[in-house]
Amino acid sequence: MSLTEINFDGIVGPSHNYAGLSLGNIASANNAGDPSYPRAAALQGVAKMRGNLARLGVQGFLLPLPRPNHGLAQALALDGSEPPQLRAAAWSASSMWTANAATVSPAPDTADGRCHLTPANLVTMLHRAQEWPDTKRQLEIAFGDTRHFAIHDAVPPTFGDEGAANHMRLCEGHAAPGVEVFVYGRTGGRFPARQHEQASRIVARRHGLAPERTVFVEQNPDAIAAGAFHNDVVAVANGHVLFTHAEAFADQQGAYAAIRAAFPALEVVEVPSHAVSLAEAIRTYLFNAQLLTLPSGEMALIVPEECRESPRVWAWVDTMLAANGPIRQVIPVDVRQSMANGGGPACLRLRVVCDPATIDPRFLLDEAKADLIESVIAQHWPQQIDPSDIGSDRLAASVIAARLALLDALDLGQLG
Ligand code: SUG
Repeated sequence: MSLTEINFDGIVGPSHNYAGLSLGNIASANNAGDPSYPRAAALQGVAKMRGNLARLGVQGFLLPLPRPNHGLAQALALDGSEPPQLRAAAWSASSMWTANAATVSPAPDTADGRCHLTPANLVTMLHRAQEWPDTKRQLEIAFGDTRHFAIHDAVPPTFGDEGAANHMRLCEGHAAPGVEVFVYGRTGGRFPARQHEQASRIVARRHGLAPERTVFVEQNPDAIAAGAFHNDVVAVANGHVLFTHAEAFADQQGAYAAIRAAFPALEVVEVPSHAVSLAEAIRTYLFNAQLLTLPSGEMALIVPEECRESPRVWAWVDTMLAANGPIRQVIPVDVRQSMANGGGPACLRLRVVCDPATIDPRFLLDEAKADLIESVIAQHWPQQIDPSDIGSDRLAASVIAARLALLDALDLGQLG
């Protein structure tokens, strides 16, 4: 049994569009109504996966969910007279952000020694709340071996659960027992707090986590108000390192102390507000990065290109690298189409620590499969979607056919 961390990226679906559906997500609001480029978006995602496959030797993926969702369209009684945002909900390609697909507790952390996954209910946003039953169906195939995995139902409403985006794990090595940190928000600000404390606690209990290795921390309400709708917009953890903005948590020092009490080896890499303001962190998504342990043992931070274009952020990166801290490389990637909807490199992946031999190999990437996925995208994904296209029968037929072509190519027709 060799446990390793596998990143499962969401392949960007053919209906990718900018509908301004996520209150509190500044990029989603700013780009509402712009034309989108699903083909370019999906190819950017595959290029990111290829880079990490080369770096890590392993990479997984999850497939787009069926859109338009006729069940939701029916439930909303869509007939063309509704507000466009309601219509767009049934078309959303938001399942690409697999950091919100589920919360994952690896086997070394759980009471029964299995890896536990709870799909996120995402109830705060209509377009996201439709995801979990289809996500669960897919997880049950990818992680179907019940000797190694336990897949739960989503947490019941009204407790909003956003999955791994509000969850971090600290450990000496991925295969060692970890300390799991759940970050929740409190309602009351100008934007919704999407992760409810009780949802976090329910997930921790279900997964059989040891209370002394589980920490609950409150998000800084000012960070939510500034646009950090998920904690992974202002903090990310890997191994023994927590990379965080100085204003991520309601009680920053208290959060460090609580984590350190459970995990004394904690190393915090904190970016002070005078170096990078909350607003700049949220604009560039410096923290929505993949913090990876490379085979050499060094850590690399995979950041959006937008970070390199920000003089302040890049100056801080230079200073950090010169200081010989635990993060030894910073690698920009172009995921601009996803970024324009508030999804950076970390949003696009779900981390699962497991033995690759225990999962369905159809969800694992290699170079040949990356070629195949790219060719299906190039052939079938719409090049451009204008907001006025959403709802049209022609576009519906083309996005349905595109997804089925991909499922077919990957021998995953059963998800159809
Ligand atoms: O839920 N955007 C997503 C972005 C998710 C980012 N994920 C993490 N931070 N882990 C969201 O707000 C925008 C869709 C639109 O407006 O069309 C959207 O759903």
